[in-house]
Amino acid sequence: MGWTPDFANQAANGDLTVGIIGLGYVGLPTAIGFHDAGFTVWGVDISQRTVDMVKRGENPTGDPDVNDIIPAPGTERWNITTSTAEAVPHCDVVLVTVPTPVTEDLKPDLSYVQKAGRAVFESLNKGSRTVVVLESTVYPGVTAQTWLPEIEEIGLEIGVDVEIAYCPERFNPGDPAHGVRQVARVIGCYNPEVGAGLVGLYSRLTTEDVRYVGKLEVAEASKVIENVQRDINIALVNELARIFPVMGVDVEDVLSAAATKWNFHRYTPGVGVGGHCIPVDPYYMIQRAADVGVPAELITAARAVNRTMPIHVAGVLNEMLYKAGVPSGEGKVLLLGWSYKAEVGDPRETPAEPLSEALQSKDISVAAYDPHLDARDFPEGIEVVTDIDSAKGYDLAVLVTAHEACKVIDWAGLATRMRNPIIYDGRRVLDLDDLEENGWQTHAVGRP
Ligand code: SAJ
Repeated sequence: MGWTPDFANQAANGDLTVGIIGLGYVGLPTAIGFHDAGFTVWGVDISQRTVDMVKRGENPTGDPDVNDIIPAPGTERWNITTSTAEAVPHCDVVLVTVPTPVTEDLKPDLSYVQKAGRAVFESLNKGSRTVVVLESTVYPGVTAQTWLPEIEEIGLEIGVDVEIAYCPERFNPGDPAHGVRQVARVIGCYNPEVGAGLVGLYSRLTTEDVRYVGKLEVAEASKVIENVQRDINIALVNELARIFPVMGVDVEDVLSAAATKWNFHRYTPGVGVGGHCIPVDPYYMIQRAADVGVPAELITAARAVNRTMPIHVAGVLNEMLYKAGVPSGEGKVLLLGWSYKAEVGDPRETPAEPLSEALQSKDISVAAYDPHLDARDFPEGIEVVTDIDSAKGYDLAVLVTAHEACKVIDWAGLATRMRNPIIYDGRRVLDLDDLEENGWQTHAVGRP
């Protein structure tokens, strides 16, 4: 049975069955979190590989925080299946945590949300008032626009067969301090009673603040603008990283000075902005603003700065090779790190890709070393280096991802094996003075 006036009590006592559709870097930790909190859980994923791995207690996500916390085979209250139809009739609440990527032309792709929602609505028991909650990042209006037509077409009635709500995921892959059980949550729902009940449910998952914020669109908008704000702030320092070197000033010196002010929020310039959140979510806001006829000019401009950062860096690197006397067409670059973020094995939207493409378009060959990734994670045309201590013959090393494994290497040894010992710190995390002492010619993003 889904929603009843006793829902909040059932939530408080763990007497609810919670379904999670999509066992990725958000869904799987969520399923584990609710199971650990004492609920019966049904986890669903369309990937047989994912389901088989989870059933074996293995981690199918790239997030190391999920290692070793997956319930062992046969654990009670823990049900994993590829079938939504099998799981949903057991569930009082169903959380949908499926991808919401952007398409090639940078438009939001809501097909996963639509398909997952339809599969859930087709599977629930009539009259059960099952509560279905979307957690994926979407722009304001998507939950209603995408799911209400499906509900109507199937002949279900809100308030009788089903309730819908929105509770944005806010997880930070690779950051155990901000896992499912440590992040504040907001809940949007047209029915305040259902919203209050969900506050009770999510309060069993996380130790942080959980609040009902009103209608769906308020919660949808809050998540998108969290990441839009981050993209804009990063774009600011990336734009400054293009300006200050031309003025003979190191942007990091300027940011360090500005950061002495109590309300200056510091961000770090880099080779670009990757991941499935920050470079993606602003396009939702841009799309929605266009739909309502109010252009999102600042958001669009910030996206352009961050999206072109790898191209800008490639131009700087090409110039460096030219000044080092490397003949055109003979340049060899070694990227240190490929993943979009430090200590995470995830190549999605990584700036390393456009950086490499821009270098290769200038007849510069590209090699990459990233111990967090497998060889299959790299695109064709990239020479994958698996042992950094045997890397040799490159003209330029570029720190692209601030993995510890890319920062703490035998720099003196690598310098002797380089054809030209030139290093470009693309994340401003290296000790350039120390590298100079180890024989490197040093450069960095935002540095003259
Ligand atoms: N980046 C910079 N400069 C910065 C910060 C980040 O260039 O100052 C780059 C990173 O290198 C990376 C990209 O931006 O390529 C995204 O980095 P991120 O730290 O924002 O990491 P994400 O993409 O995993 O963002 C997640 C988001 N969490 C959710 O959407 C729930 C984001 O909202 C969090 O703020 C972020 O983690 C976090 O706090 O680290």
